[in-house]
Amino acid sequence: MKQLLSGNEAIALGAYHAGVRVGAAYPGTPSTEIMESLAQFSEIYTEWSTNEKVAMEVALGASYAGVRAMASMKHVGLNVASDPFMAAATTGVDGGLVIVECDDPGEHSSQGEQDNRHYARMAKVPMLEPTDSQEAYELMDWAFRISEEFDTPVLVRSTTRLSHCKTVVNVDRERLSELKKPQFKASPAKYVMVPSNARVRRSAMEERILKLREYVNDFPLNEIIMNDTKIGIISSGVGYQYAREVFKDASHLKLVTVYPFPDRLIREFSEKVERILVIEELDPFIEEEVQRLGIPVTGKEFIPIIGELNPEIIENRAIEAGLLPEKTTTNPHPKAPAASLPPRPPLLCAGCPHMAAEYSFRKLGLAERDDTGDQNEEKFDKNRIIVTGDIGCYTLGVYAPLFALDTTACMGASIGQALGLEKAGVKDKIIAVIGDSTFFHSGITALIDVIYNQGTTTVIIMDNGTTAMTGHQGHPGTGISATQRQVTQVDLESLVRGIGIDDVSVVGAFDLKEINSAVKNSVQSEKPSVVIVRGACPTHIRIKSTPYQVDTEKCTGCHMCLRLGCPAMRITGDTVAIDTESCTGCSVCAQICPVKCIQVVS
Ligand SMILES: Cc1ncc(C[n+]2csc(CCOP(=O)(O)OP(=O)(O)O)c2C)c(N)n1
Repeated sequence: MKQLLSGNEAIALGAYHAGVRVGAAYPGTPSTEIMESLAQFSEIYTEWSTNEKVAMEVALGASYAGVRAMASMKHVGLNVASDPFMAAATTGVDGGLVIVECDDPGEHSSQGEQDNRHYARMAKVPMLEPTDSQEAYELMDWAFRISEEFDTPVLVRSTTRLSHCKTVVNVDRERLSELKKPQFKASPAKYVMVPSNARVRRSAMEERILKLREYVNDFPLNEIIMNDTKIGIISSGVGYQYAREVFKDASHLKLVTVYPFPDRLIREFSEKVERILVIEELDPFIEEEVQRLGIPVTGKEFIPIIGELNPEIIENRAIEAGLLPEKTTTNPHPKAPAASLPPRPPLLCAGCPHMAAEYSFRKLGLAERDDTGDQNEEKFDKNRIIVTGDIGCYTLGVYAPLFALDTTACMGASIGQALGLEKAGVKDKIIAVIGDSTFFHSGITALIDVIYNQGTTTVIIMDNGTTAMTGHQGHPGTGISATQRQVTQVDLESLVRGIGIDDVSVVGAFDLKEINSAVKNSVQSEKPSVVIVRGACPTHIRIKSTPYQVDTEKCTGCHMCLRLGCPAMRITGDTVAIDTESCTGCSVCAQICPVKCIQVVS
């Protein structure tokens, strides 16, 4: 049967047909749809875990029970999960354990760009990389089998383009009829990593990678395609698709086993061609492996090391490097339409519950900014506040006109950074801003640190009742599972009080006065305090009250309301207009207006 599937959907279906029994994930672009698709199969246990580390541990535990298990996450999620991942590499598995991680070259939706192929080398575990949805589907079966045969977790790598593009998949399997029964076989030497056991396992890891090195040389999905022998191109992932498109006449080696490296296969290919090129996104990972074999190779001298590739980039660079003749026809690769559009910064949505709170920071004394958002040194304010930020929709408050954040590093970092600034002796008041999903993910441990180490930080938890940025997945505070069932809901307020924060207030996200006074009190308090700003995300739960409009007779054109950055508002002539279609009626602009000229549409 043929199906049109995205890479992520194909990965989920491939895992399902391969007999996966437990799937755990934390959302993150470009990986999110893997779990969303897997959760459609009711005979599998699936979960949104609190974070990627927990997802990895859940999958590892299930594997120890002898069943096939997988964890999926975005590239930076593997940083969070790296501790249990390295442990899994050491203990090995029982049931097949596959970790699907999705890199994001070009940082379409990520706080950083990194090439996770290095994790495979560091952990000495195999990594497979599909070149389209068909291969993504097929590789999942291979991945589970390799995991069981070699007693190792297997990494499957995808990238944004592969995860999100749809290609035709010939679905030629059904779910395995015979699944392994869950049964934990006690083996402390394998599963209890005290140093004496870990040392033994360390040797097992080396033996394992040697066997895998041999194995990958005959892996059937690695493929040599012989054409003209002047140039031979080695590529993997979407890089392979681009390479085939741009170098139509060349010979190609498609590498699906990106780690360990099939040395015999590479030698065989290099002997058949005059010159080897490597086309790969991000780091010269394959290129360095080829170099290690003593084979002359060209790669990153002409292919960019930063960002996402596309056929146009490769073709232009190849022409510049003299690897392809000058174009005689017009470029066949269509330009992205976005290139001709004026740039628009990402914005908070109309009616976003983060807007009023982020607006309130300015009143509390955010440093004066210049046009770029940097501090204006001439207007240095002694009584300012510093806002350490986190990752979620509220991060968009960093842009004009809100300029609401001073830092954003990685998920959960806001609270620890606030404590660090305080303990470094900074005299300014410090606010940490974090979303509800991110607080559960990795903010809670830092808040415990604040309590334990007697910090005085003000923490604002932006509780919009969902993981909005990645598409409204459930998290412990929502009580909605990956399969959309009602499950136990962790009460945020009790949790925060439970770890010892006495000064907790809950305020409505659209009540500016209430927010101002709660945040002000918290900032002035000498104790650690938490303000939960609660209001539903309007793109999650459709909220539409009567919209607002501007009374143009009364409007003085002061543009105070525009400081919110609400996309429903725009300047028209001397006044401001509100798009009643997108206005949700949240009323925050009306609360700001000094002449009260914004009123409900009559
Ligand atoms: C380590 C890591 N995992 C996952 C992500 C993807 N991601 C970005 S923000 C976010 C959570 C956003 O939820 P929340 O904190 O509730 O804020 P909201 O977007 O709802 O405002 C996630 C999962 C990431 N950037 N980094």
